[in-house]
Amino acid sequence: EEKETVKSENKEVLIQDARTGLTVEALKKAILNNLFYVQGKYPEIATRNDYYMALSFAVRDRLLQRWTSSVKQYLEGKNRVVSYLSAEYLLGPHLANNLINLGIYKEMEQATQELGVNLQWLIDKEVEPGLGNGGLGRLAACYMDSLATLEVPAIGYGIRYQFGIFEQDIRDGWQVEDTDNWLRRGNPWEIARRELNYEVKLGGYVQHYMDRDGRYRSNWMPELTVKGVAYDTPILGYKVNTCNALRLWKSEAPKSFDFQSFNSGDYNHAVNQKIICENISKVLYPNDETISGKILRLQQQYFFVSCSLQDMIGIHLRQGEKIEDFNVTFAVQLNDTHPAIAIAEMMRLLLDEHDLEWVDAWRVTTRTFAYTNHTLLPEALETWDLELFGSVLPRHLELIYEINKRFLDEVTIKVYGDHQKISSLSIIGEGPRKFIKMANLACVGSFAINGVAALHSDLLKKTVLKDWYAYSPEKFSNKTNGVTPRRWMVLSNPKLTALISEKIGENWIKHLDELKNLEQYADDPEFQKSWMQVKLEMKQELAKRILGKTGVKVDPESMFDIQVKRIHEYKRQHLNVLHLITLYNRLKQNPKMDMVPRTFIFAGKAAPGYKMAKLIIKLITSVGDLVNNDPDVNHRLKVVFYPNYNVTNAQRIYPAADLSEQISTAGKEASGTGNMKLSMNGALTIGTLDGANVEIREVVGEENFFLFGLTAEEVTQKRNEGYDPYTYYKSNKELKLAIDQIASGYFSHLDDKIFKDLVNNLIYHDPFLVLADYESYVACQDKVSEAFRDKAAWARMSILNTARMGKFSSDRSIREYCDDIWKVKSVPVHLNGDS
Ligand code: GPK
Repeated sequence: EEKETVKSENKEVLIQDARTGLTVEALKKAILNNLFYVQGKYPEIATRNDYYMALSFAVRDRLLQRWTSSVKQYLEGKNRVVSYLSAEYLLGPHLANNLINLGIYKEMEQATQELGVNLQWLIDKEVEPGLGNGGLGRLAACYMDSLATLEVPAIGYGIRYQFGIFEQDIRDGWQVEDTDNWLRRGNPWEIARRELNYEVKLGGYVQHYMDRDGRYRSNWMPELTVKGVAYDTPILGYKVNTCNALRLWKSEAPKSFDFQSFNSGDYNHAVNQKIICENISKVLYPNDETISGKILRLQQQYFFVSCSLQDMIGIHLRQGEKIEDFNVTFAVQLNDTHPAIAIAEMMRLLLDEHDLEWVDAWRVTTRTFAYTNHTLLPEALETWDLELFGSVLPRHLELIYEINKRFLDEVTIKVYGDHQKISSLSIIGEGPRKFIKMANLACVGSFAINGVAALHSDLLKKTVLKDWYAYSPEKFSNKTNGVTPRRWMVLSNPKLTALISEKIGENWIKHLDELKNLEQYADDPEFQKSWMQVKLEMKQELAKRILGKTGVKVDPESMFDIQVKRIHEYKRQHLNVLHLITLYNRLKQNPKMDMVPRTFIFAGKAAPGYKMAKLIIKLITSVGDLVNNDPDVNHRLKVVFYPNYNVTNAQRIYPAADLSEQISTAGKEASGTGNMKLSMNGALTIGTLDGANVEIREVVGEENFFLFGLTAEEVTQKRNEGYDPYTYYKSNKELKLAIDQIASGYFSHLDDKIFKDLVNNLIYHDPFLVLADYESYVACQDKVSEAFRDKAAWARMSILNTARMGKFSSDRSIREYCDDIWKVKSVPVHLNGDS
């Protein structure tokens, strides 16, 4: 009954102006209307959340008009659709972003003002959907924005986690985690599509039999069946009518199941099974770039992939197309290996459910998928214990064996006798226990493989995917990451946006290359003054928030030295701390010294099980406690750990940055995207030749970038020579002092045990060459400080950074994916009812 549609005499739905109008009057009406009819409140008794909801529904109505128009256009046109599969979407708050993309921010500001409420106050009420860990999830969100802005038909598929990334609190200097109950007050941005649901099997075994036509068949008898229900969030492009869907799956118990168990009288069993089903989409795994190998995580991956592929096949077949032409309708991008099980699931659906022969199914599959790799850390490449895998996905294990067998037969012929190569290309890893290599499954089943920055793509070919590159070089390409200027400039930095637009118009928001027109003002003293005034105001705002959140008073005139990102040893927050301690010691030893005042700002979450990362947070807060309370230094040095780094907080931090810390060990950061956001907002970068830093330096000019450290090649060489951190520790006085202080408990009330693991790791192992880069880093930081003294020169460099960042718009990235990989074109959307 749910699938029935309403047939109406009136084909054209009457669209009320109060639901779609963009004028101040229409918006006011809409807000009051929603307050009354949706929230059941009148203005005098409405709460802040009531207003937030009413406003959001008013905005959503306007999105839905564009959404239905987009769907209509897509279905009529038979256009190839991009399907982005990602286990994470780190969207950030919707309301303000949608106001900007609708082009009604000013109008809404006035409408709310006339109703006696403050727009920013309502915007700040939104709890952001933190359905991702860090860079990878945020990239997916930027790409959804750019796909819609470029008017590309696209669907984003993922998981509707009931609990997103944990909330971070700092207690006694340590990270403590709290659950992220983001749906608590309701989510006005999603639409539950109860009628859109699919069954997903899990566990059990496979029966084999011959059917009446003599065809060999498989019948998967699952232990459990779960149901995935679609929840859609409209994603509107910037000042276009294109509104794409982000379709997230929620897991539930299927009706049939309730029936069976409840009727058989085993109530407890039935309730337990229901809980097991609902658990699948319950919580986001908080590990970033680490594998945990947990059954539930594999179930999550398979769950959302299966729902998504069933959904796509449904869409394809409903258009009257043949299953063999699936790849004409959809181009499916795998965001890392998390959805790579899609390769096997596609084969299962084509073979077992749609009766294709193997070669035909494999042809369709390998013309459908493309795979993006996001990491060079070998320990981050996903594998599954084969037995565990088989216990969850018995049919897929068979299929993977068959895929592997056919593939290795082909390999054996090509690489004759090279066993090393054969085993490296095999999807199945041998050892004390066999395991499934998801990157290999992704590579064998995809027609395109890409890295996320030039250096990363190059290193992929030389390291983790070397044998794949040798085997199929034609599959490889680079797609340097980008970020959306709508959220990361227009929304987060409205003052800078206004200043830029005053000079060069507003075109840059959609064509970021036009920022280069700012270059002509880089030496203009008036413009420099306005530019630095905006920066100062943003620093003042952040200073207020810092005081409120941490109790630390910081000087907005000091240099804001900012490192915000997940805490990871390869990102080397501890290298930053060593510099900080060095400055502290210099000041203590020479209190009269003329030093450029700095505020060190850190933010970022540590994976709850990652001991060393949590210890690094404790180190930062411990050094901060001492420095911030020492009157000898605290008017020139301050240390802040800004808690609970997320999209909302990132938007407030980037505009206030003078210096952007991008100091990962060369060859370890695939791209980085915070580096782009900071530079766009006028921060200068101190960084290694790693990830996209290389390309940022290329475009902004080496004279506007503070470079230090070993290159990726030198890092490898150093390791091969037998790197000994202890010699660096012994031979550099300032370094030794800093490390000895940490070890002796100088920053921890004389507790000499607490940082022991960290210190020993650094002086005896130092896998990320912190000590090797220390001297070069500190020397470079000295240059940064000198440069900061010359305000005009700094302003010039800052302006040039922003002016030259055009390349790093996610619009550019998405255009490259569209042209080179997906082969899709823009499809402009006309509003329904417009004639
Ligand atoms: C890479 F492998 C992973 C991962 O599991 N999570 C994640 O956020 C990041 N990433 C890289 O570390 C960044 O360098 C990169 O910019 C980002 O993915 C997007 O490509």
